[in-house]
Amino acid sequence: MTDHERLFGTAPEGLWAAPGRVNLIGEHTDYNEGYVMPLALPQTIKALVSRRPDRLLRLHSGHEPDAEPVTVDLAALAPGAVPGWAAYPAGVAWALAEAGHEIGGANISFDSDVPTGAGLSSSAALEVVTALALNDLGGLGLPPETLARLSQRAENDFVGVPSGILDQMASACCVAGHVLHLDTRDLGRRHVPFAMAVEGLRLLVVDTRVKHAHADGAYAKRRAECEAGAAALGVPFLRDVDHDDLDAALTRLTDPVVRRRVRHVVTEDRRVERVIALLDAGRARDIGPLLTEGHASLRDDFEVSCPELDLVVAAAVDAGALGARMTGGGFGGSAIVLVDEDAAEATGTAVREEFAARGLAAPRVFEAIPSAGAQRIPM
Ligand code: GAF
Repeated sequence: MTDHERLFGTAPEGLWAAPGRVNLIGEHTDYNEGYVMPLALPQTIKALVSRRPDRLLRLHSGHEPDAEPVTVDLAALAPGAVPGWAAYPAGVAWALAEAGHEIGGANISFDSDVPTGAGLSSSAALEVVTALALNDLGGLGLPPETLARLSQRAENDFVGVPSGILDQMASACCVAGHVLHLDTRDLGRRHVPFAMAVEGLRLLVVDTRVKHAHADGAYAKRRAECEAGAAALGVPFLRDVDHDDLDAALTRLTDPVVRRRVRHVVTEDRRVERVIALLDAGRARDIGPLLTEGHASLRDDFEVSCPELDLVVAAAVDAGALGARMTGGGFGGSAIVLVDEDAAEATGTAVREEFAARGLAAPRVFEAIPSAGAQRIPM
């Protein structure tokens, strides 16, 4: 008997998986309608699902194996009504209903190997796997970008986290062996081959295992500062500031904080373009300095890094990495490191040694293998 049967007294009808992600470049650009470039990780959240004849969602997490499933009444869904982790899948059901889609009750048992609190989008994976499973079992026929949008709506309006669309699109739409070049304005996208092994490269993820407490409030503050910058410059979004006119635009901004935020966003969009051009030219190893430059911009201008992330980047680059940067929202979480294959081991060791020398808990280091987006898995 499977755990699902033991929990719900019925066999699962299907298995779905949605991945976590790292973002190669294009950070804090999504809510400015700019460009991002994530890749999906092989780590996923999996959902075994069976339909119910009533209007209840019963949700169980493998992280709390001994807990009873959380019961959510689909007829009584409202923002703020569901506490804890279950708010994410419940929010997806709410967003589907709000968009006019008829969904029935379901038992869902989740299991995950996406590290939580590591800035690797476990929340988006939880939303997207729920959206895809409900979509498939309900025969809704919604495309992945719609599932991503509904997942974002769940996070913004049901859970109350004002995130952009980066994480949900990465989890819903990535393709194995590729990075996703995404225009967050219209969700226009291209899958760009990212076969690092062919070029003798490795992309490492370093999870600092740190999450600073003020992360959520600071994220909302950065969004507000970007909106203030766009308003001061008379454009709808910072995406609309021309990089070639950036210096002139900056002189028109009187608030030095807003000026730095604008400089980060506009130069970061430009870095995405430059990384794309290099990847298209088959020059993946040359993107390293742009990653490190992006980190400096996030640290100094956008001020979303932290000592642990700065330490990863400095230690990796000192050890000979081609480039490194924080990835995701910041204030802890993970960094990525681009290295020559034969230097990967030594670079990981160098980072761990620097952490140990400062009395910090050992970071978790693993390889980012560009993997598939959300999908139904044959059982
Ligand atoms: C977090 C958010 F959820 C994303 O939308 C994005 O803004 C990212 O931070 C920063 O690029 O992951």
